[in-house]
Amino acid sequence: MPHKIPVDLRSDTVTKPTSAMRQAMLEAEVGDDVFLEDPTVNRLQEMVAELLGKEAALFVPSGTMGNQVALRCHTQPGDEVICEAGSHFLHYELGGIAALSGVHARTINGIRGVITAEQIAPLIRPAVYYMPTTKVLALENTHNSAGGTIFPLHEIEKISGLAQQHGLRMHMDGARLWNACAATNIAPREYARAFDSVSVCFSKGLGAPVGSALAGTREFIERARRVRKMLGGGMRQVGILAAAAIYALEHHRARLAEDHRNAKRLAEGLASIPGVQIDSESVQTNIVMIDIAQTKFDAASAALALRQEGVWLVPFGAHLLRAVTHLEIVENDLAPVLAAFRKVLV
Ligand code: TLP
Repeated sequence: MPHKIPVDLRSDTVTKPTSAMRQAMLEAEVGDDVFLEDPTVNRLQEMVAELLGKEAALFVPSGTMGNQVALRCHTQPGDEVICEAGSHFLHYELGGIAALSGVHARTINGIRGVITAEQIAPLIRPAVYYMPTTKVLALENTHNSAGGTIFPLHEIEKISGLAQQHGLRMHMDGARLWNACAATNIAPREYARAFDSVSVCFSKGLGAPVGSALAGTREFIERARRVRKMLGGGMRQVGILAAAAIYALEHHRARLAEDHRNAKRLAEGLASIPGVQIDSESVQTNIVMIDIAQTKFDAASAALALRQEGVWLVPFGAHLLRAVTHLEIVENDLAPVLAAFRKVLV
């Protein structure tokens, strides 16, 4: 080797817009979205609301802004959010819930990212004046740091029953909800039903260059629009990006199944390499967590050595590497990846 073109498995965010997507962007009708006058943004927002079975939706620049705006709208300073310990908004959003909303989190160690109603129930605070108020239950589907695992619908429904009993809000970080839907054939609105707010991304598996959306009631989205503007997320002729998102929703959802097949093939190949361990039950969508604790490498030095062989991944813990399949990865890319792992690690 090294390969002429690196096999970039760092994230599904690395994809570049296809020429058909660029064409859709070129042809997008635009207007000033701060005046609510961008027809393409309006169309995208209606599409997302419809797909998620919510009254309204709001285009936001990133998944981070979707989560942070949602949690800000649901809470008052001093409130508490209950979530799984590996949640994206806790680890990769710069402490935003504390900085922007003045709230903190109580965490639960889930199994493959899944927490249960039984685990949540004892953490809900009683209405005592000197305690924080439990306000939000936040779930992630699919769960990134657990390896793209799917949150089972029956457990969401049980948790929703608990939320209703205690008057709690439910937020879903659905950055990769499309992957969960492609893997299970469950419609986005089915997964979304129990939630007061859902954030989804177009710039991960769906391959758009930028963009996410937040969905909820009309009243919630009105407030979210104000918070988005406060954070500097009011955008102008942004239909050019909304057009990419529309294109992605229409053309790139069905193909996610191919990413899932490639992730499975990759996981099976890696599992046969001495010293490499894969929790095959966690390989449910497009993410493979690769445990190399039994090799002489730590994750950072393995990532560096693999990069020299043309395979790009990210360390996700001291002895864990993450590989993500996406629309620029084809089955033929997998053999060179496995060869590089064998060369470096064995
Ligand atoms: N995840 C990125 C990195 O931040 C780790 C990635 O490469 O996977 N929710 C979830 C579940 C995410 O995985 C991400 C991004 C976000 C939110 C934030 O989205 P962006 O990057 O658009 O702010």
